[in-house]
Amino acid sequence: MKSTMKNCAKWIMPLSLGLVMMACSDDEETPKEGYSQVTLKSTAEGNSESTSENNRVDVSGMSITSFQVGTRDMEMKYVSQAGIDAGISIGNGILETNISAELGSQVSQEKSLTLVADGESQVSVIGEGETPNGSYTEVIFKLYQHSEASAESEMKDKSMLIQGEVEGKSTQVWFAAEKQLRAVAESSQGYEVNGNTDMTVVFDLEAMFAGVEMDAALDANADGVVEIGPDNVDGNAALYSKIESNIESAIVLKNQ
Ligand SMILES: [Ca+2]
Repeated sequence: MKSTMKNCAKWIMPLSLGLVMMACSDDEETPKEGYSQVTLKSTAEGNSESTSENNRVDVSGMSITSFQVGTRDMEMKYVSQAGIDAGISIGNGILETNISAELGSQVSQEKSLTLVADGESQVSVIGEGETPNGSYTEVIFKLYQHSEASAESEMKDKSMLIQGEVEGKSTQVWFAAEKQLRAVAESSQGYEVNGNTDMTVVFDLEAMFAGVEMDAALDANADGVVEIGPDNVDGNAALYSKIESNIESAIVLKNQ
C-alpha cells in the first residue's frame, strides 16, 4: 500500500509541476493585471490621389515620393485607470509616462521610419508590448539625427527627409535638428487603453506644407536638386522655416 502511494506521488509531482509550468507560460502571453497589449504605429497622410496614374502623395504642388523620419526618446503620456476611477478629469489629470513599461522602452529607442515610399503612404510599427491601462492623451518625442549613418545613406546627418518633385524638378526637404515634437490625441478625452488597442502617430503632410509655396522654391546652386534644408544652399530659408514651424501642429495621435 505504502509503495503504491509512493509510486503515485512519483507521478503526481512531475504532472502537477508540468501543469504549473503550463499555467505560467500562458500567463506570459496575457498582459499582467492593469496592463494591455498595445501597438504604436506611425504613418503619413496627404492628399493621395488614387485616381492618378502614379498614386503619389501630393501636397502644395509637391508630388512626394518618399518620406523618412527618425525618432528617439518617445514617451506615451496617459492618465492612469486609478486616476480616472478616482475622478481625475483628463484636463486636470497629472499625466504619467509609460517609459518603464515594455511598450515604452521599445518606442523610446532610436527609430528610422519610412512613412511614404514609391509615392504611397506606409505604416511603420514603432513598438508593441504591454503598457498600463488608462486614457492616452499624447506622445512626445525628438527627431533623431542619423549622425552614425553611412555616407551613402540618404538619411546621413538628417532627422527627416522628404523627396519628390515640384513642376518636374527633383526636390528635397530635410531637417537635421533633433527637434522636440508632440502628437496630441485627436479626441480631447484621449484614447482608453483597456485591452488590445492600436494607436498611430500620424504626420499630416497637408498641415506640414500649409501655406508653403513650393513652386517658389529655388535651385540657387544649380545642382539640379531644389533643396529646402537648414543650410540654405538654395536660398529657400523662408520656405524651410515655414515648414519647420508647421510641423509642430502637424502630428496627431489617432486611435486606429
Ligand atoms: Ca540645389
